[in-house]
Amino acid sequence: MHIATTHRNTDFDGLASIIAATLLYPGTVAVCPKNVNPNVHRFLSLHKTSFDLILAGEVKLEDVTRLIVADTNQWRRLDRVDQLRDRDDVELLLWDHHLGIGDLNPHWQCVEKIGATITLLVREIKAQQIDLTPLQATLFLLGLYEDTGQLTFSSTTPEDARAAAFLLEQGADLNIAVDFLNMAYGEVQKKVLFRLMRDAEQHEIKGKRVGIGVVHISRHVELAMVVQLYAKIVNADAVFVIFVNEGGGFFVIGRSSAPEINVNTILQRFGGGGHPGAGSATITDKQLTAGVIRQKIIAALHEVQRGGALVADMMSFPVTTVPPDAPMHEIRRIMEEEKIRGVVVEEDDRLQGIVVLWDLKKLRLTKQWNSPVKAFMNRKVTTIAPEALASEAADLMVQKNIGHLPVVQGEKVIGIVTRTDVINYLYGMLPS
Ligand SMILES: [Mn+2]
Repeated sequence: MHIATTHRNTDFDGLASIIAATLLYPGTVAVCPKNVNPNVHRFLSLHKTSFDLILAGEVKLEDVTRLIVADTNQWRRLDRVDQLRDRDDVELLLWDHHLGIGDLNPHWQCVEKIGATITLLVREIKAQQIDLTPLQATLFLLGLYEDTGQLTFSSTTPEDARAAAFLLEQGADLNIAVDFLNMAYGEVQKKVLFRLMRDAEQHEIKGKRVGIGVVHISRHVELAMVVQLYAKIVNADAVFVIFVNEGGGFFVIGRSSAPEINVNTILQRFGGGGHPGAGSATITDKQLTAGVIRQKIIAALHEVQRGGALVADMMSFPVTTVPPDAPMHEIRRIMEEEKIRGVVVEEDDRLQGIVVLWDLKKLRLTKQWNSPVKAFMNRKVTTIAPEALASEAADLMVQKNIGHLPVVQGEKVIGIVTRTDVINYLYGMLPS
């Protein structure tokens, strides 16, 4: 048995992609997770029988020999079929547009940075000249439009727009698509928006305006659009809203229009994910409270910025180090020979201090050149971790006016960031 499935809390892109997979791989059965998002739920309540779909619970896992996964690269986001994880007789294929780290390890994959997963499958459908029914074309267009915000999100590529054109040629019905995408705001959504306007906090974090709200809800309705609307109204760079379910648990929705704030990275900390600009997390941990989640998001916002490059990418290594009792004349020789302005002092793989060219000027007497470096080194050394962002290293060096920033893992120095590294990084980052 060959099956195609997608992530829980299925959106139109996921649903469209598994239906498209059944066209590309004849004989494949589309398996829909039990939990789908409210829009898809509404769509399926009408169209269920028009598509060949079965629920994850109906699959005889022992009969499965091929698993096609669409729109996620993580086992834990799959419904029930994650039990196939350790079966090495199952061929695993992946279609996805999430570039984050996944644990699926497929035998074959088509993963590209593109607006929607369905665009990738539509490309193949087009290439194989497979004709679509208007119904299929409409569903595919829904997936494409939902993930690209009707081709307006910055993640949209020319190929997404071409796929949309193809789907319209194939008879996709815009009236139906619009009906399912632009749901009228119901009473619950209006209430949520009102509460956000009244209660949500506005934070200024690293120069960005971030709205953070906590809203109690009694039933699950489509909330992403309310969060998006709220972000627009208050003109925030990013918003995170923690929805507290009456029955327990939390649902967090994040949106960001600032490249520095990566929603995906932040919500991964809660077992969720998505894209840099949009994501969600379902939190079932009973130990957590909305206040704690709020604090964690704020902490993550302070730490995580999508500067791209990490300190580990920019640092110089190996680092020239000396023991604490190395004489100062030795330091002078090293600096001259290696053309460096700073030398790290280490003992037993532990950072003890740093001595820079400037410190050599403190030596007045000739005999002082025989004194150990520990007499002249700076013991209060500002350090940084290799996983910190390159931009943080640059900020720190400017702020503290230092030219050497040892990169420390545990207590061991594994590299050093100098002004030269910072300049290279800053200019390398400029668009060409
Ligand atoms: Mn998608």
